[in-house]
Amino acid sequence: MAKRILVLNGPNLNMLGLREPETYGSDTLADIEAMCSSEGKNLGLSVDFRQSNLEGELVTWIQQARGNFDAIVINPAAYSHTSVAIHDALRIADMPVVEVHLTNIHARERFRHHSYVSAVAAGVICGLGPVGYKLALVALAERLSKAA
Ligand code: CA2
Repeated sequence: MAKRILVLNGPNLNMLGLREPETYGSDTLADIEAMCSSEGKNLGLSVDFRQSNLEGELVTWIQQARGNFDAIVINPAAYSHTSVAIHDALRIADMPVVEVHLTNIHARERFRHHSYVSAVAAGVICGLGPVGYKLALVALAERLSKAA
């Protein structure tokens, strides 16, 4: 059976491509979703792609991942830098997590340098733009095929 990947996106990522293209590029979140779904097909993964501006909704989706998904890709956006709740939910989920950021958070403002999610992630990809999501799927496909 295809491994199931939950791809989560945090606040304001629904605005991609509409504002600040010099920082975040011109792809919309719908473009990134299409790329993930096409890469998922290539890799034999089933991909469920979601976005929320609400911390609690992201926490609920992470809680519901147990038993329904095999791994999580998450761009927690600004919640990366603030959310102990998302950190705790990912720890409890007990499945491989890859954290993705479009930008290199370490080359930006100091408040973006720390992520609460990184400590519970199997890996972190940042600064490579939308292709980071694709790389996260490749890494998880490889990891889950070894675990199976
Ligand atoms: O680089 C990333 O992917 C971030 O997770 C993006 C977040 C930011 O808070 C993180 O520090 C790094 C911001 C997402 C907001 O996206 C926007 C899209 C269009 C216009 C403005 C913001």
